Amino acid sequence: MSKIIITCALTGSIHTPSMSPYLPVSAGEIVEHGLAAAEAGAAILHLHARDPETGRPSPDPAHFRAFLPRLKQGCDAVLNISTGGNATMTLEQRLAAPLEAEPEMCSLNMGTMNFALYPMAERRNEWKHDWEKPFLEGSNDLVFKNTPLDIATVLDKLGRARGARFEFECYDMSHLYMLAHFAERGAVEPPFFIQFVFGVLGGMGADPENLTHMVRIADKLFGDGYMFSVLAAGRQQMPMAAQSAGMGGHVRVGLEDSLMIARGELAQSNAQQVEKVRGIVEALGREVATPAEARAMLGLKG
Ligand code: KMH
Ligand code: ZN
Repeated sequence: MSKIIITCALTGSIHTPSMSPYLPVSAGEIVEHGLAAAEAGAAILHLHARDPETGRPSPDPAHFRAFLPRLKQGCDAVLNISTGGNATMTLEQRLAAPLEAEPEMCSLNMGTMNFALYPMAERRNEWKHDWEKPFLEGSNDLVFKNTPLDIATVLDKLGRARGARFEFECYDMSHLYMLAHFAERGAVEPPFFIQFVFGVLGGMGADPENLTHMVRIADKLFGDGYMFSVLAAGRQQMPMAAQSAGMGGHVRVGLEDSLMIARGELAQSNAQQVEKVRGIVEALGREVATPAEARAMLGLKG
């Protein structure tokens, strides 16, 4: 079996600094977390930026510029810039930084969907008869817009024109058919790196049977022309990563997807999650891919 690529998503745009003191927010923190995650075995760093003043997600290229060169200089990991940003940003805002940075890899979200975090289990009682409350707090009742034209735009501007390759974020079966459509039209070339996303309220749930079914359908649609990776938001992060590694897939961890390292225990760094998943991967008898090996497997421009 081929080696396993560990992606680490350092900060994302969903969790807030009030949820964990360990979430990296400033450029310095993002660099520190990224270098440590790469040292621990992450071949890909999935990147969002934040406004250091407020801690809020930011599409401003200046906020990316503050950490990208330092990460590039400090490690060999593949720098993968989000084109998802967050659901409150326009596509134009989401594309500003990747268009400027011209990274070898970007995320690409394969469909429009509802996007919310599951209400926290600890507060279920409080919210039991107050159905609206968890969706009124913060930005937790969003439509994440990724129409076919949006997807075509990202493929054209970042893929065709700038040579980026993609982490195809698929939250649902329908997203595989969207990718197959663009593949059929020749807008994207294999091998496809498909990130199956579980545990977002609006996408598929973190159920092992959903993963086996996604793989079955992806096998039919893409044959040998794809690799899959798994990310699960929240507490299913490690169990679903373990299932992926056992099935021949790749894994994604990081504080973007879960703030925890174990039940009731905050992760103190991104590297801590990388070390944990690396231990799982190696216990299953699989080896971890280096950045150079990941670049070769994914056909990146380097
Ligand atoms: N936040 C994850 C559920 C993106 O940045 O393009 C998916 C994600 C999207 O990482
Ligand atoms: Zn992301």
